Amino acid sequence: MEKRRSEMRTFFSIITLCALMAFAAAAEKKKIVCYYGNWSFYRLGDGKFDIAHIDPTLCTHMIYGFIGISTDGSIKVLEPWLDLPDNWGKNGFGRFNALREKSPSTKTMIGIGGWNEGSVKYSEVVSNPDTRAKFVENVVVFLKKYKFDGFDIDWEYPNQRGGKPSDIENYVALLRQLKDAFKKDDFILSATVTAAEAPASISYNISEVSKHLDLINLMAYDFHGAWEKSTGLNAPLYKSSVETGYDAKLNVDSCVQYWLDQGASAEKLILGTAFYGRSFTLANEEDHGIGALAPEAGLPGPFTREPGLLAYNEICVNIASGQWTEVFNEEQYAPYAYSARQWVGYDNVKSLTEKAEYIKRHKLGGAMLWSIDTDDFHGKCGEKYPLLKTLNSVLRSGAMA
Ligand SMILES: *[C@@H]1O[C@H](CO)[C@@H](O)[C@H](O)[C@H]1NC(C)=O
Ligand SMILES: CC(=O)N[C@H]1CO[C@H](CO)[C@@H](O)[C@@H]1O
Repeated sequence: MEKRRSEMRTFFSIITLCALMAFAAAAEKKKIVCYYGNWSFYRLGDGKFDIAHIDPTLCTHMIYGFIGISTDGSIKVLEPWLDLPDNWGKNGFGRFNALREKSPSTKTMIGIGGWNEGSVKYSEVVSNPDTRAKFVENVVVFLKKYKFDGFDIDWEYPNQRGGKPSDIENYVALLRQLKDAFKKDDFILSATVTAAEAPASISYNISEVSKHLDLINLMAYDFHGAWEKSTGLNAPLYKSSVETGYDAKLNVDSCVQYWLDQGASAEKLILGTAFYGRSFTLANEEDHGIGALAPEAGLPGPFTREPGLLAYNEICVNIASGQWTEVFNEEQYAPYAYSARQWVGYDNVKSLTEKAEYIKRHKLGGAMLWSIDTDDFHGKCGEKYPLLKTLNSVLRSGAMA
């Protein structure tokens, strides 16, 4: 009898322990914000990506990019044939949002802006209180009409590229008004922002911006690329010991520290990661380290067809073929690879594992990824979605099956 009672006690303390562990794990769960670029639909061959390829269980939030703005404060659907259901359209918005049926806790959002939209129209709309208010109203109507859970503003960037100094304050006013207008329906408000100190300090009053946003997606990548004349890593976690001055700030850690120092709240910061690399053509094939002379962009990949850029699903096939040599730089904690005069700096499972651990150590809100359509979604180099699954396994390890 005594023995039985002590067994029961052990049994119940194990149950309690399990419950506590489950609770701690749930509290640890981080956000994974998956950005999807509509233009991936036009890639060739195995690069062609359709909404049906998305596994929504791997994302807590998914953002559809992009819609545009007009100077009168209205919203522009940029690709009606692809986005809308009318006139035999592909119903992109509808199919994207329907992914929630497979993963009911996943939130879907619409992104406005992006690089190609520029900055001038945004600057104009927010400068005038009337067009700004009208824009806010239009956003709410849009979210309801197409049934999104939230809105991401990807204005690249306030007070840059044709914007003006008053953008900094007007941007805060816009976010405040959007957040206010979203309360009734509990819509999520996020912004995708330039991360490095020099451009961020031109565009944002960080402590004010942080008050109104639910999520701040830090574009912590594009630190080096073919706009420079020597090789450098796209999104290194840390600086290298040979970097000095501003170069030493072009890394993930410096950007995160800057945003935290400026008053961004850690749990709102979503660390953006790149599912692509930046590529170069070397001057000399024997000289292939970091900082090697590279006068030209790397050759375009078969899917993305853009000089100076390679998608992860292009890079991993190159490496698997044995024709490229991969090197992991331990100091900056990122890989690069080269073949003859071609060179690319990118992220892989090892570097993303460490970025995800960094997110946990610094108690950030989670990870964003640009973009879901350039992961190895067909599993050409192993299992499907290796990069996205890496983020999930570190950041959502407490997820209950
Ligand atoms: C940000 O805005 C607040 C409130 O308007 C102001 O007090 C502060 O000086 C601004 N900070 C910067 C860095 O401009
Ligand atoms: C298919 C496609 O490319 N659609 C749109 C996606 O969003 C961009 C804006 O960044 C538009 O220019 C495209 O037309």
